[in-house]
Amino acid sequence: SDYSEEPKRHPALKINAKEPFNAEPRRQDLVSSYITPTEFFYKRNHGPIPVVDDIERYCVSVNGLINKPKDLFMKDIMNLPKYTVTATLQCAGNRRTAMSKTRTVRGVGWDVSALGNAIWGGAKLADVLELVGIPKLTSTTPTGGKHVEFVSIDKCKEEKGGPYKASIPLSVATNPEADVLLAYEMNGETLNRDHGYPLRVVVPGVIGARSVKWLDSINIDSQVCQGFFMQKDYKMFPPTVNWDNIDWSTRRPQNDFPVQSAICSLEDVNVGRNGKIAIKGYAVSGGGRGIERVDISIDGGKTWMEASRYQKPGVKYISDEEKSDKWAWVLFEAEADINSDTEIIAKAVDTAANVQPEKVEDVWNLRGILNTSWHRVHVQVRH
Ligand code: MTE
Ligand code: MO
Repeated sequence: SDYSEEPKRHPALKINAKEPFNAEPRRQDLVSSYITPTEFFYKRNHGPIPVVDDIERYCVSVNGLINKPKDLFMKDIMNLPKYTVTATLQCAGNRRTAMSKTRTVRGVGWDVSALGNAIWGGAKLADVLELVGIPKLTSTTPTGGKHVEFVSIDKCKEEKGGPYKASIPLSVATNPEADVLLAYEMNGETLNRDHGYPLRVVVPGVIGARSVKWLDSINIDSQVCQGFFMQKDYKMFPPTVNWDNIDWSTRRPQNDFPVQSAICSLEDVNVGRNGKIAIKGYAVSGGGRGIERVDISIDGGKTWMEASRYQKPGVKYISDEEKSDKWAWVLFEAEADINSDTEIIAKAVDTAANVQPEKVEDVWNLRGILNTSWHRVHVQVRH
């Protein structure tokens, strides 16, 4: 594959793999703002970044089990009402490095920053599907379509040189409330090449893998996409399954993201003097569920205190759909007095009262996805 036309990236990103390019920001940079600057937004690729230079001729073909297959050009998509949705995208592999420390897993290593919160601008997929004769809020087309597959322009080795692809249920795709976008803007600017120029899917509340970049076609199908990333990856297996006894067909492709949080103002191990310490980080859940609480422990989980939370700086966060960005993360803050070596822990609770699991061992899986265990950092005090 050809990596000669890769875009320029911010030098402060931590590179986890060079070709394909996979990188995340430093913890401190990640939580310095509610909206993640595009240059600090993690980049997760499976092949070289495609070059689309003839935007006039670029189109998305919509085909499959529909009566009106159609090629949609950029102008057709931009003619639809434009929506902006603030949504956090998180890779299912976020925090994989920590999972690999208990028992080795396969996959690109990530610290806690394989996610970002951006303002995505574009057309609603529900409106796009209406253009090809699929009414809103339908879950089956008259011709038997039940899933919406997104196929990319890029080429990856997992697909034996074919394009990256994924699907979501038609019932989600046609639901305007699900806010699934075909986005051409990120943070108020034209989407850049790393993030899917000229057009990408954004599926809020769902693992990043379904938000296909560099969209080439949309296929309405009776079955779930049979591609590698739906069938042979991004599935959650129990800790007993290993590479010798794995049967991929026994598990369903992961969609919604579970509740997650991480401390970003501290590294895994911190050496400092006793005194006040700032504990800052992010919390986010999937499926549009808000964050009900973030608990902090400064004694290794014996006692807990509640962190303050916000989306708009200085405004206390309320987990209410009307008053908050329902697809977006919440930043949290707490302060503590530390005077001896200790473990600081964060765990979040979402609005469905789901809580992060205590131990990474309990959610260990061979592909190292969805490490949402309590996030722990160690502080060593020098007197
Ligand atoms: N789309 C294409 N075409 N190719 C890819 O490799 N990676 C997916 C998804 N969409 C990918 C893709 C994964 S696993 C994630 S987590 C997100 O894109 C990452 O999006 P980002 O690079 O904009 O952060
Ligand atoms: Mo991902």
